[in-house]
Amino acid sequence: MRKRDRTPGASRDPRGPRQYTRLTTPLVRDTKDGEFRRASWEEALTRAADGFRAVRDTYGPDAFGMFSCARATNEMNYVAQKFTRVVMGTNNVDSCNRTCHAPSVAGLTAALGSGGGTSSYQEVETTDLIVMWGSNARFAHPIFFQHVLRGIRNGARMYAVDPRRTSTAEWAESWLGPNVGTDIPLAHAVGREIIHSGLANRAFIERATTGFDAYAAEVEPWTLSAAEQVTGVPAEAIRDLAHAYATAERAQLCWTLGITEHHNGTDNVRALINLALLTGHVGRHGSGLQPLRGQNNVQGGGDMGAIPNRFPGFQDILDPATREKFETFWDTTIQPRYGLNLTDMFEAMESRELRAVYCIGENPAQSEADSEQAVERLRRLDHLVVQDIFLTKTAELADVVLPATAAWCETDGTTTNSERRVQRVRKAVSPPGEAREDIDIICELAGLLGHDWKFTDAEAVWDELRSVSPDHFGMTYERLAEHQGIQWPCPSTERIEPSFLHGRLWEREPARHGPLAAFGIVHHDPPVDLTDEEFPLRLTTGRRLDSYNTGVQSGSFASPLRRGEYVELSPEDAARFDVAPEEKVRVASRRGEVVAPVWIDPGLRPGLAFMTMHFPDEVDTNALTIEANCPIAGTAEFKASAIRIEKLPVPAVRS
Ligand SMILES: Nc1nc2c(c(=O)[nH]1)N[C@H]1C(S)=C(S)[C@@H](COP(=O)(O)OP(=O)(O)OC[C@H]3O[C@@H](n4cnc5c(=O)[nH]c(N)nc54)[C@H](O)[C@@H]3O)O[C@H]1N2
Ligand SMILES: Nc1nc2c(c(=O)[nH]1)N[C@H]1C(S)=C(S)[C@@H](COP(=O)(O)OP(=O)(O)OC[C@H]3O[C@@H](n4cnc5c(=O)[nH]c(N)nc54)[C@H](O)[C@@H]3O)O[C@H]1N2
Ligand SMILES: [Mo]
Repeated sequence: MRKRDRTPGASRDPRGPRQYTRLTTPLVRDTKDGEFRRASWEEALTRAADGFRAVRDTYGPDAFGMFSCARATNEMNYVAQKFTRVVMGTNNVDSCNRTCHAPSVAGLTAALGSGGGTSSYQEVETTDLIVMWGSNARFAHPIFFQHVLRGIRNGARMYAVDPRRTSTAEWAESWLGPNVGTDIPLAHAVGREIIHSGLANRAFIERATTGFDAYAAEVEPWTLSAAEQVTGVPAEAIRDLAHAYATAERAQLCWTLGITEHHNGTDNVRALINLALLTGHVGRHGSGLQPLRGQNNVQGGGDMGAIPNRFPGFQDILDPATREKFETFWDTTIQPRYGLNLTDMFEAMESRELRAVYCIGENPAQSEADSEQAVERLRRLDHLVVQDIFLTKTAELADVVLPATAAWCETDGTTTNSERRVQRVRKAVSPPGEAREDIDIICELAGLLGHDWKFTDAEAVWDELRSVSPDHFGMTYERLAEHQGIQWPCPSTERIEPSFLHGRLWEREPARHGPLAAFGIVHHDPPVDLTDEEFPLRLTTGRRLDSYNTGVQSGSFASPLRRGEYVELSPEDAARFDVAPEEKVRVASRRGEVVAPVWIDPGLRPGLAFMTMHFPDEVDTNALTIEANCPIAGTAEFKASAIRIEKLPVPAVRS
């Protein structure tokens, strides 16, 4: 069952994207505008620690912020958040989870009491219906997609909901192509149709949920035809999805950034969760909700407390008993308020409330929306320390650069995937040059700032984490190896829990076992950056199979598949603007402009354009995107900007 993969440029000559080489020595800069010079570890660490101390002592703990690495291990993330809370005394710690699935965590927590995806990968193979909503898993989650394909082979039906007819949609029985930013009307129309057809699971709703009546009133105006008008999806296709989802014995609703990267991402997530509550497709084997996480350990980073509102084990900072437990355990005082998230931290750089950042394995100079503004803000910092495996654009702005090991092959530890499975990673090769392990570097800095932590190895960190996180208590390294990974929650060293969450909702009296599931009352709210005569095209941004995020890690290998950036247009728009394939055009938004060659994609509808974020050194797509963000989760609206394209002047021919 092979399908066509739309890899733009796959027949072109290779163009060389920027190549990154591994960092092998620490670098320091003597003046803000000066050049980097190589430094000894001792000098670089002293400079890094002195800068943090000076900012903390002059402006207070909250002038410091930590960006933690979603590619590094759980152990590293545990140590990074401990450094932030114990050494620097603030809860300002976050990671790239903010730019992708923070709305999923917020929405799932509000509705169900836990931010984790509810099912396991294996359940996708035995379910009856798979809905991929705003997710191009064929490109972005190829391992998960193998499970999807097995599910299809076993007889599952698949629906895809994406404005673009993606490579994922090519495998679906039905593709629904809504206008960007219209998922709430679409989901509400599905919900209304289920209710009006008598297909809602009344027994489940009554026993296990709250808020149904308000929900039914909220979706009532969204008739199939009202939704068709706003979303552009034919009424019949919406009806078909509603009936397929409600009548399936078991169903998996999977979503990713097409849902979350909006200024109302958390509301979008709630709209999808509502459908599972309406039909009882959660809390049972084979039925569940799966936000597919983007980075190898972005789930684990949050679980380890590298987020501003949770201690390790997703325990709430605001709960006094929990705070006391950690204060006693770490012998410290924890501020009784949430820290700044990544988005807040960038705003606090603008106002100079944030003065020092320790950035470990993140490249926000290129990954933040409205990148020019992000770079300006990073430049305002008194002290920026970047710890990475490559000299990124963010590292180029730093005062001190610390060369780290690559978590996935040069260190020991664990990572946690989207199905909450904690797995071991093992050191297989030695790091280049003088590069050192992330954990060791953080502990050295803690030592210079007066905190002598005696972690002999990654397992010692893990055992400390286990002792404070009930969800992880039962996962010793020995058991993790024995079971080839274990899903959380795992509170006992004797048992393995079921592969899915929220089984309580199917008990006779769910409220005795935990919170009831809450319908979310959310309204349609179109994208902030409106299209008009001046900016007539809707730009959505995302990924291709052959490259990774800001291109730092995928830029260094030669691949005939990876051709650089394009602005992808529908055949109709290419004709309307009189541009040809490969022609370089100017792409402008209300924030900035770039020049990129054209690629024509028949999977795009007129009015919709697509670019990736993979080649910012050649084409800085985030110069175009809008920084409008979700007030609950802080995630930016990467998926909806307004642009125009302009033909470039033809160069004068020299005689
Ligand atoms: N090859 C590769 N794999 C990756 C990555 C990579 O860079 N390259 N990055 C990783 C990371 S960090 C993440 S978070 C994941 C992301 O994984 P995905 O979320 O699957 O990837 P995206 O391409 O960003 O967005 C998914 C889809 O959302 C659609 N979309 C846009 N706007 C809307 C909308 O309004 N509604 C709906 N329903 N859909 C919309 C887009 O057309 C796109 O096809 O991928 C991970 N995996
Ligand atoms: N336009 C647009 N922009 C987007 C998105 C979009 O869809 N559209 N998506 C957003 C999303 S979902 C995400 S997750 C972000 C990603 O944004 P970032 O996380 O800022 O980007 P990456 O390129 O993944 O950067 C990862 C860095 O980690 C380093 N690294 C890797 N392993 C290790 C390690 O073990 N230790 C250390 N110390 N460093 C390591 C790499 O060298 C690299 O510099 O981008 C966001 N930006
Ligand atoms: Mo992501």
